[in-house]
Amino acid sequence: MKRMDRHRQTLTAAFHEAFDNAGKGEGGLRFFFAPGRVNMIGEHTDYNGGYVFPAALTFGTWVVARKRPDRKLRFASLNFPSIHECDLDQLVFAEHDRWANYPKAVLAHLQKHGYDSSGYDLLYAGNIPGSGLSSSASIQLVTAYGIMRSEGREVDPVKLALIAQESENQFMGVNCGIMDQFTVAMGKEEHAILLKCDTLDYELVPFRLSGYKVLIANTNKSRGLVDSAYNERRAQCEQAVADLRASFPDLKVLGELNAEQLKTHMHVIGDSIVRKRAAHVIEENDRVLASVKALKRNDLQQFGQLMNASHASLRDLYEVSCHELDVLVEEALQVEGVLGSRMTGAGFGGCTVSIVEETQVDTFIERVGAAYRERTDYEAEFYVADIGNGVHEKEEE
Ligand code: NG1
Ligand code: MG
Repeated sequence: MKRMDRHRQTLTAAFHEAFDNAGKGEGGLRFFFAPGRVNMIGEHTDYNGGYVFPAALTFGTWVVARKRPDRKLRFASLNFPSIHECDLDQLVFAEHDRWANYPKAVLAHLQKHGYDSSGYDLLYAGNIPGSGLSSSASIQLVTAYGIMRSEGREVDPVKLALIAQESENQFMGVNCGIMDQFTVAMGKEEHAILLKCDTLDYELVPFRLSGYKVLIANTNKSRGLVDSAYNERRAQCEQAVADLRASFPDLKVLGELNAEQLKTHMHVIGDSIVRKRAAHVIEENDRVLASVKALKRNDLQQFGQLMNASHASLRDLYEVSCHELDVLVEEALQVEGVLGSRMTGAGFGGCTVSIVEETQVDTFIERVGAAYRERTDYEAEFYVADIGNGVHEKEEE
């Protein structure tokens, strides 16, 4: 018998404790993993059919799955106390144990797409810190992939990403783009993904920064009204498209325009706030392409400058930053050896991402942490991010 690695041993024991109350072996258990993600640049462009440049993390969500002979589902988690039960034919959503609604929603959508399954016992364990690194997409993809594989089905990860996005939109009421789910499904170690969000054309771009680290800083501020502000931004972008049809009758999404075109036709947008939103989206889109070019010629300075410009635009034009995110970015840029820093994700809290010289990581954490404590009511947390793979089955190591 192969020796189980420590992590599998812990998960196996937890599985049996949750569901069987007895220490059995690994028989019948399958292990799956889906990462969280960090977006390097290209924020609030995905639902505008634009470009994004995210990467999968090595942090993520595990699920241990065991098929049942009936149509019952049981959900347990090392991150939340209670066990949740329901029936596959009656996927009831609960106010308490909200996390279990994510796998339930994705199962409902698998059914809707004709992928029915048997019942399962599912144990989750996640280590994605804080909010803004796509723990929700991670839970959804690990569930969808784990169930499909356990059912012996062929799996197209992009299709699962689309199903997960649909489930987030319909069940969670967040009208989100495809960036998170696509990255969690398709990420590749040491690569970031240049993704065009309307066509889903993508390119895996090597992301090895010699001498530099990707550092994530968590504001630890809960994201408050992020969902309603998100839907409001989406509506403003749709308004911009509607107005711009006066000049571009066939326009479908803002991502089809470049900055030059917008500048010339900006006046057809009636509302000044809507004009600012459109300017952000279109300029951010151009910045994504410029940053990938910079990366390919190993111009990390330029890459960092574009990250900084992205943050300024999210703060001033799209207005989705907040004091805490701004403080983290401002303080980051005071530290020597920091090439760029910006908020990542929807905003209003969550995390920043910075490119930091390797030798300066400790100084960064110390100085930015102290300044953040001084200038806000929160304590920041820091993580050096490694870029990992998209959703997969964890075979024995
Ligand atoms: P976060 O805040 O990381 O969940 C959200 C959207 C993305 C994208 C970004 C902004 C969800 C699930 N995801 O990301 O699709 O639009 O904001 O770039 O809401
Ligand atoms: Mg989310």
